[in-house]
Amino acid sequence: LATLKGKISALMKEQVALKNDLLKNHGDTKIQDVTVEMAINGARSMKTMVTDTSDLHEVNGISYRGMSLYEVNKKLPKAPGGSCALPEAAFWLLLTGEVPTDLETRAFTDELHRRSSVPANVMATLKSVPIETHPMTQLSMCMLALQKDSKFSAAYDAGMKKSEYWEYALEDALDLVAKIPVVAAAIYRRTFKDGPGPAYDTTMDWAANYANMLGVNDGEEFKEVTRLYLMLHADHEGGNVSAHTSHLVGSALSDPYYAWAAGLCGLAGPLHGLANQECLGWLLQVQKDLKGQTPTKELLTQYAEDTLAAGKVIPGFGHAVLRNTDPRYILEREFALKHCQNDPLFQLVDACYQAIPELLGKKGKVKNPFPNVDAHSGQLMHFYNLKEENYYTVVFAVSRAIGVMAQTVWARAIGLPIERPKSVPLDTLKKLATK
Ligand code: FCX
Repeated sequence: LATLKGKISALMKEQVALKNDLLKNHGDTKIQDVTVEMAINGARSMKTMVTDTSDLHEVNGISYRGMSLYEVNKKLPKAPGGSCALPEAAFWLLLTGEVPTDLETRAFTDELHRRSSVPANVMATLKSVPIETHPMTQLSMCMLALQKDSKFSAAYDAGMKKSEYWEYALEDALDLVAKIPVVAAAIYRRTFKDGPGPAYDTTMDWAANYANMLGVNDGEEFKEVTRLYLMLHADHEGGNVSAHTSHLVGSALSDPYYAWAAGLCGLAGPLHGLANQECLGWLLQVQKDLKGQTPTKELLTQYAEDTLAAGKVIPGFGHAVLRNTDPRYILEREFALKHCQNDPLFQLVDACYQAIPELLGKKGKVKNPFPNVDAHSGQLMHFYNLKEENYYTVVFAVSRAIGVMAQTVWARAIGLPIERPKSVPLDTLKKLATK
């Protein structure tokens, strides 16, 4: 922990100096014009936030601290014998800006193990919720139940100094990331299985342990694909719905549990995190409707035409920012080609990849006809026997906790203030636009 704090603290000095310089010497410099369209259409592409952990490029996809996901997957420490980067190593990278050594990664995994026990009140909260409740609702409620033990809140009440905010935010961030797989596995077991699954195992890394606790597959490949999934989904800069929600809530100095509980409610939306659930549902429906026919580009083009004609979107395609195939999709595809290319569902995913970008591209209005990560994730989970698509957004949430927590620590570290954009009535917008 001391090494981690030392690294954050050193980087913090540089970043705070940079922030102060920007405010002092360039505070009034114009970087963009705000248009009526931006004001109406969800502030799309408006540069109004600061997030250092990751950056989304419309063609190259997300980078973690300046490294592409291909580099991250290559350079970060792996499990013994594994080829996918460990997600807790990605957490370290996002927090410190540095690739951890194997030794640092192992110590960090142990730090998370030490913080992993979930208080009885959280499990009691879970027990009181009907099992038909959506797993994302259960998860968000559990994050709020954990809030009772927030070290940030306790320190705030005890009068901590502003300069200490980040340290207590870090305490909560580490606790939350340590506990979320335990809670998430408990949600899976109570909702979809008869009872508790395999026990927490401190000999495993963070992702392998989560995969193991789900109790659906004890093979090494499932652990490896879970590492890949949790590393790839860890961060996606600050403007997406769940990160932005968490940032906004955190900017009121609500603690990291409040922030992530709120963010999870956004992640649960069908245009954001729920898309992977919808995507697998759509793929399984296509598979059923094809009645055993081999999925070809022609068949899929026709099927997708019908989905569009019914006024629906094709889940897993398009993106608010990306204008290229999502690198996360490519990395998942590479994994599938290596480990499960004969899976009939992979062949369907592959046929979609051949057919849908061309079709959406021809329609003209879709700004990004290419697949996003959700078009592939479900197939991989399904192949390794995690078949309940209602649960998929929870896996996403376990992963994204890493990025959002790193962002929350950094928002406190560089002292970002309460967020308060200006809203205007439509009449005012009309006046402003025509004056
Ligand atoms: N299928 C059909 N139509 C689509 C489409 C798709 N996959 N993607 C976009 N469009 C349509 C939009 O509905 C919009 O139509 P409208 O003008 O009649 O309202 C038009 O194309 C322009 O939208 P566009 O600017 O390209 O996309 P947005 O930024 O508005 O929305 C999302 C981006 C991701 C919401 C959109 O592409 C979509 O609905 N995709 C399917 C759901 C999905 O895969 N979500 C995952 C998102 C992501 F990975 C995440 O954040 O988790």
